Amino acid sequence: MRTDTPPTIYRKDYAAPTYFVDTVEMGFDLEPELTRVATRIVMQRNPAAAGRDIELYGEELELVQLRLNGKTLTARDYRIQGGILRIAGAPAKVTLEIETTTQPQRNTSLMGLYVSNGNFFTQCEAEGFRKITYFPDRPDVMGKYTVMLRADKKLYPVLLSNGNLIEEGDLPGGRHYAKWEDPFKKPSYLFALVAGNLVCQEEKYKLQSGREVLLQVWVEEGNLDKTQHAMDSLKNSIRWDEERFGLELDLDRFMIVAVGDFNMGAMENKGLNIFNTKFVLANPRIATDVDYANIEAVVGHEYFHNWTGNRVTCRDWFQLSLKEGLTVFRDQEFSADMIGSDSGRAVKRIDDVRVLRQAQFPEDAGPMAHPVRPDSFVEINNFYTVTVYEKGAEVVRMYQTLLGRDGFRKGMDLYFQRHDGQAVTCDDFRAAMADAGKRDLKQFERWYSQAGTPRVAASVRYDAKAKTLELTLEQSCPPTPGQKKKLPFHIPVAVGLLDRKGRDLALTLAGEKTAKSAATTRVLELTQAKQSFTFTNVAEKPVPSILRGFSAPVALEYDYSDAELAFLMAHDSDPFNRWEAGQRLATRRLLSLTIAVQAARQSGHVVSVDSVLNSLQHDSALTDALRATLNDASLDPAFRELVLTLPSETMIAEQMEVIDPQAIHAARQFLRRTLAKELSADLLKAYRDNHHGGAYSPDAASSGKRALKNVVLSYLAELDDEQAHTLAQQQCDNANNMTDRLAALAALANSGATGKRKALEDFYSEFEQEALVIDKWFTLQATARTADVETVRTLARHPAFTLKNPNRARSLIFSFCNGNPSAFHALDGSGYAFWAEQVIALNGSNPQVAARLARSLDRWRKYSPALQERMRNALRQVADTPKLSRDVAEVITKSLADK
Ligand code: B3K
Ligand code: ZN
Repeated sequence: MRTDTPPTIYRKDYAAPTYFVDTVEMGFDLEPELTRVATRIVMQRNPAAAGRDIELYGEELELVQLRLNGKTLTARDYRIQGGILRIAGAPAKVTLEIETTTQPQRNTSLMGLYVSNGNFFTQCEAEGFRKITYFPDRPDVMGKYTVMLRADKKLYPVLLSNGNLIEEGDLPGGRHYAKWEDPFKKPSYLFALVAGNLVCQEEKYKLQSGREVLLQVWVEEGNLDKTQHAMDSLKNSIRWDEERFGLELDLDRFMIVAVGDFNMGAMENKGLNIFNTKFVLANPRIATDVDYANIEAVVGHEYFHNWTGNRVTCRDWFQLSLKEGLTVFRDQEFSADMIGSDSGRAVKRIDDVRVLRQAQFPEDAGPMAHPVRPDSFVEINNFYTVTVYEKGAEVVRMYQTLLGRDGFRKGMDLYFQRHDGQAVTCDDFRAAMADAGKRDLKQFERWYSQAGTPRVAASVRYDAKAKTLELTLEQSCPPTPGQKKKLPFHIPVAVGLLDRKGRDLALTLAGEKTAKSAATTRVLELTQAKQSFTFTNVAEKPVPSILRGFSAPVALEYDYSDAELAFLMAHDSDPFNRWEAGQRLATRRLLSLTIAVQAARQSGHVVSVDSVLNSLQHDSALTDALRATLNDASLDPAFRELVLTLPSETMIAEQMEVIDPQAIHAARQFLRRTLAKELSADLLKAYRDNHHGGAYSPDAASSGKRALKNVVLSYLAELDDEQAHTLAQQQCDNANNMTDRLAALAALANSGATGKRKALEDFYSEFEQEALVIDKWFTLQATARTADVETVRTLARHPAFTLKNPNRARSLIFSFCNGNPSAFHALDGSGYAFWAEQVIALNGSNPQVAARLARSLDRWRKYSPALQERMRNALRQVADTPKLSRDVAEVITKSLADK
């Protein structure tokens, strides 16, 4: 293990900045090899700060000159240590002039100023600005920026930065300049510049107030036919924030720029959002329905940050969820409102909960578990997590559940009234909600400070004589690193009761007047470790529907019988729980099949695992329920698709004491095949009913039909017979959109069809020029059922593969390590050896992306001793690598730490 362990930063050590910034003027002379940056900062001492030194952060910079109030400082006047430049004894009012140089072309970390396909881009959140100049690079230091960009006019005809363009013109030597001014104070992490050969789609847009704004989507020349959906999504976002939250765009100009090399999805820089191409570019030929939906969500997300993040920002990075949890909640609501219908909203809700359970629940149960507002970190980039984002969004959603939609809006209004222009904390947000709603939300704070997924165990007691139903809820939360004991959470539990016919009962709680009883869903507030609620006037023993709409991010335990689950699947008026019942039923079946596979393996049978499974007693509850859903034309196709999709292998793994990836895989495949056989006639009919050749539209209704049709196709492909091959081949040949094309190609790739190789080759040559489609091509093969480590190693040698581009790295390496568990966890450890090689390679070029991949092994303790041993070796191999980045070191150290 390396010895120079990087320091841990603690939330409790927060200290206010010693100096505040008023104005920042910057001049850039952009050259890929060496860019010169001149910065003038006007600062004032913070009278309340304990320390007096000026503190400026800087990384990988060449300091050319430093002047304080006109006087050049020499090395004796300041000291640089651990990335901080300190100047002691400076006066209260200071003008600093700093000249630095950086090397954008060599910057492979994609943080700070870098070059992608010949153009300049920046990424400053969280701490990238310090790679551009020395600066008090922390979110609670906000200043007004003026930025002058100078560059070669031919190579970089477009020069963009935050705010408004106030001047442009030519310079000698074929160069030109543009001067930008951002009218709003901002923290340095929201700074951005773009310079390059780009073109834009632009539109004037009228706000509700009547003011006109200019909207632009900037892309490389060949991509102008792929910007319309992003533009539409931007306009919808602007309108939605006006309508739902009364928030108006505060700038005259709003720009989105797409870049092919980007570490994450997108970035909300003030007025100049920079996006991964994946979340901008779309047309029916290259983008799937899921891409269309993601683009809408991410465009919305970044736009909504303009208020939740930019106008009101974070005091320190521990408060990240203040802006991220809230903004994810806002983008989820936006997407739901764009679909409009109740069933559409439910589909969106189910999708979001699936992400939470698939990714966040495991994080909460592993060595990287942390509260929504972490107490410490080594590298902040490692804390842009599903906990901070998705669980954070659930926490915000619970305010809305507790206060109601209007109450939540009042809380938001108060939050902006109090904090516009400030850098604040999660406590400030909670206080605004509590004060506006006149509610005591003290205990609610534990959602921010305690990690781990709470369990809620429910039980009921029906008293036929008294006609009461007593519902008892008991909560607990497993220990997480650094937090052994947990205190009870404040949990909103939405509950309904179904009568024998499946109708909702009107609910009255003991002590209430019956008049109030119209509601059929009640939100119970569980605040103690154990609490009982008594419903009165319950004429017959009902079936409870608990945690409707997934009203809190908890794991609910209730001992449903198979019959009750099938009943809820058929009748629950709450679509979320209707879907949930099916998932519970399927999980139960999958777990017993997994155990059967393990038993068959252990008994050393010569017969195949399949024949053992086939001989198991048949259980038709699930098949019958799925058939009923599949054929129920009153249900949205999108909803039916969700019901038909079995819990993922990762989801099943989470339910097991010791994860057995191969047994899970065999069980799930067996169940899919069995269902395909039993339902083949119904599936074929559903395929035909939902297969339409008409013009492509990404709207929710059309994409829902495609989703259902394609999940049906994937089931039929399990049969691996001629009919399935023909169906897939025909769809592959005739598809007029990427959704159908890709689904058909996947069906072929997972089958024994003769046309499979050719289909993959044709696809490649057709889309060779479309990077985002080639990413899909890699992913499809990395996650194919037949793929193993060797397949992936071969693909990694393909001329189109490179680790340097994050999207490409994710498309092959991440997809394999995270999306193909049975192959990745090959018993010989070959998957882990491959993983270690890739983490080490990425560590050298892009630590942030490397650290993400490093997380693929963080749950190693959940596996069998033999696999654990191999994983530990791979982890140690990475740990022993010289020059390990802070990012990777933190993940590996925490993974290996004693429990
Ligand atoms: N705020 C950025 C994330 C920046 C991540 C830096 N490692 C994107 C977003 O959440 O909108
Ligand atoms: Zn965000």
